[in-house]
Amino acid sequence: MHAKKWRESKKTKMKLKVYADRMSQPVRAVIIFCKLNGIEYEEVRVDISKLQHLTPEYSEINPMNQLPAIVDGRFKLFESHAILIYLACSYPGIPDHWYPADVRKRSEIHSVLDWHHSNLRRGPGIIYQNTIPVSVLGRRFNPEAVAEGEKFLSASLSKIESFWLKDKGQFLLGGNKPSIADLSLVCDIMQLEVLDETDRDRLLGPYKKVEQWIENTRSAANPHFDEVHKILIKAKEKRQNLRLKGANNEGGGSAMKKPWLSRI
Ligand SMILES: N[C@@H](CCC(=O)N[C@@H](CS)C(=O)NCC(=O)O)C(=O)O
Repeated sequence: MHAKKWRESKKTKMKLKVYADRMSQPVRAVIIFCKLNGIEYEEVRVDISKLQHLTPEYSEINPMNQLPAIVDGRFKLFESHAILIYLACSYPGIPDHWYPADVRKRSEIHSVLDWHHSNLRRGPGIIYQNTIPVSVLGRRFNPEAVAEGEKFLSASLSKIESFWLKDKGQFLLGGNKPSIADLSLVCDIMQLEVLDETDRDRLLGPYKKVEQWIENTRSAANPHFDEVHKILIKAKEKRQNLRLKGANNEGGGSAMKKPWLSRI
């Protein structure tokens, strides 16, 4: 449909809703994508730390009780990769590089995205969840789990560096413009920003091409990339305070009493 006609028809419908907690990596990818591409949306906050994603109301939106999810008119969708593909295909004027029309390029993007979920996705999440001394998610520091997460992370970063980034392109599929795969994977790695700088550098420092690719994606997606990731700076400060409190208050505060463990 012609872009102008499409926009007019959209005005009469309800605005796209994105159910979001910006602490979530896949949520950030979806929000940045919308902002970069001028997709109008309403951000509906679902606070994972308050377990709002487990309410019956949210189950109606996403029966899997995870974030992100979207509602576009009567259409509901969960899973960030599926959401990014839906937005890239159904909103007008999205530059081709995000999700190219060429079927082979598209398939290569799917290949990265599928790989993402069973590989890279495990590292930063496990490290994030298990390095909080007294966590709002009901977890505490778990060195074995962190070591396991670091193993997953290094294995994934090393594959990214030696396979997708081995040539001169700035992004995973070569070329000088990012795709939804770059955005999705980089948002995941960004979760490491909540760690102390020495830990973050120890984990990412050996992968120079990965570091450059993160920077390329960040520049291509700025100013929205930095704005949406601001929450991680706050989270880092909060974690430092929690660590201090936890050290002074071994045994845990009220957050420790939550039996339910959430996953970011
Ligand atoms: N494969 C899903 C992963 C979604 C996911 O793991 N979301 C996390 C936040 S990053 C979540 O909702 N965690 C809450 C829980 O699992 O209880 C996607 O890409 O959308």
